[in-house]
Amino acid sequence: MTERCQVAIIGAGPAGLALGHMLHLQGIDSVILERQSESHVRSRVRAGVLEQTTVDLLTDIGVAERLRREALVHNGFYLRFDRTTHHLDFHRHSGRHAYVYGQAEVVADLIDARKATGRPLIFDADDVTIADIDTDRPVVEYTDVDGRRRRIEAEAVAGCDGSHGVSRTMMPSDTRILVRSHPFAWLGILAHTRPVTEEGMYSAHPDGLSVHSMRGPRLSRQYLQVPAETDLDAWTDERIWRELRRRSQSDDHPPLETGEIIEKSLAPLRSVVTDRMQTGSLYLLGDAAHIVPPTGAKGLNLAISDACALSYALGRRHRTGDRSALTSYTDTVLPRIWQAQSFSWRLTSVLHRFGEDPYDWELRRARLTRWTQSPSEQQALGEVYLGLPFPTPWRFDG
Ligand code: RFL
Ligand code: PHB
Repeated sequence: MTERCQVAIIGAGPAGLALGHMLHLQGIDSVILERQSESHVRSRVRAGVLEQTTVDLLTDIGVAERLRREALVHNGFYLRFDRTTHHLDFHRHSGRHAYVYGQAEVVADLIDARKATGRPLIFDADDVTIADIDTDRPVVEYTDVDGRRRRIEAEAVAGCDGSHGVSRTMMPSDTRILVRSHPFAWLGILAHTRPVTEEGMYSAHPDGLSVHSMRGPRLSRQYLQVPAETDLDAWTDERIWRELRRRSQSDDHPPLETGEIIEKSLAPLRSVVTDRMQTGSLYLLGDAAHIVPPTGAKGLNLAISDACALSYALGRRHRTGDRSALTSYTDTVLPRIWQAQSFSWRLTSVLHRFGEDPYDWELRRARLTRWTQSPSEQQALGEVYLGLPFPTPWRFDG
C-alpha cells in the first residue's frame, strides 16, 4: 500500500517533531515515523536546558504555553572550584535567559501539538528503509505495529533519527565525518532532592567534573564525569552520592542533599560533525548529523535550529518553487553548528579532568578564574549559552 506526502520525517525526537509542526503551519504535509513506542519517547530523560532562542521559536510556533508556565527561568549558571561558588550572570549582559525544562516535556508538548493537527505520527515503526533519494520521489518503507509493510512516496526525506538511525547511513561514502572522542562519560541521575543552587552548577574538582542541575524545586538532575569504560552497576547510589558530595564541597554552601535516585544512566562524550548534511532529496538534522558533548547543553537546541532552517527551505520551495534554500541547507546550518561545537569543546576542556598532570589543572584553574572575573569573558560565553540567532526564520514569508 502506497501513501503520498510531501515530507517523510524519520524520528520523533525534538528535531522531527518540531520540523513536522513548522511544516504543518506552512501548509506542508508530512508523515513522522518513530521506531519507539509513544510511552518510551515521552519518558526518555535527557537534556534540560533551553536557549532563549529556542524558547522564542517554540513560542512563535505555538507550543510553549506549558513551558512558559512551568520552566525554571535562569540568568546563567554557577561555577564552583577551589571550594568557592561563583555565579556567571549572562542575563545582565543581554536581557536574555536560559530555561530549564526537560526534553521529555518539550517532546510531550510537540506530540500533543502534532496530534491536535490530525497529521500522521506513527510510533512503533520498524525496519524503516529509505530509497530513491537521488530522485524527487524518494520512497520510505516501514513495518507497522501490526506487522504490515507500508510504503510512502515523498518529495523530501528529513533524517531526524539521531546518532543510531538509518538516515546517516544513506550518505555517500565520501562524506566527511569529523569526530573527536573524549576519554570519559557522564553518569547521570534524577533524584528526589532539593537542587544545591538556584541555577545549574558546574563544579570543577581536580578529580573530575560534577554537574548539579534540576527539573523542579525538589527534583535534581546531576552528573559525574566518569571514565569512558565505566560499568554503571559498579556505581551504587551510596557511591554516587559520596562522589557528588566530594566533588561539590564548598566553604560557602551547605553540603549536597541526598535522597532517592529515580533514574540512572551513562552517556559517553563525543563530538561529531557530518560536514555534508544532505544528499539528493535526503536532509539530516540534529543528532543524525552532529553530536556535541553535553557540557554547555547545546544538542537539543541545535536540533531545533536545524529544523528551523529546513522548514524555511521547504517552505520556500513549496510557495515559490525556488530550491535555492534547500540546495544551500548544509552551508546555512554548519556555521552555527561549529559555533556550538567550539563552545561545547571549550567548556568540556576547561571543566573536565583529562589526566594527572598538575600543570593541566593550573591551566584550567586560570581559565576558570578569568571566566569568573572578566565581564567581557562572561558576555562572550553568555552570547552562545543563551543562544546565537538561528540561521533563518522558520517560515518563508516571501
Ligand atoms: P533524538 O532525540 O535522538 O531523536 C531521534 C529519534 O529517532 C528515533 N529513531 C528512529 N525512528 C525510526 N526509525 C529509525 N531507524 C530510528 N532510529 C532512531 C529515536 O527513537 C528518537 O526518537 O534526536 P534529535 O531530535 O536530533 O534531538 C537531539 C537531542 O535529543 C540531543 O542532542 C540532546 O538530548 C543532547 N543533550 C542536551 N541538549 C541540550 O540542548 N541541552 C541539554 O541540557 C542537554 N543535555 C543531552 C544532555 C544529551 C545527553 N545524553 C543522553 C547524551 C544531557 C545528556 C546526558
Ligand atoms: C541538564 O539539566 O540535564 C543539563 C544541565 C547542564 C548540562 C547538560 C545537561 O551541561
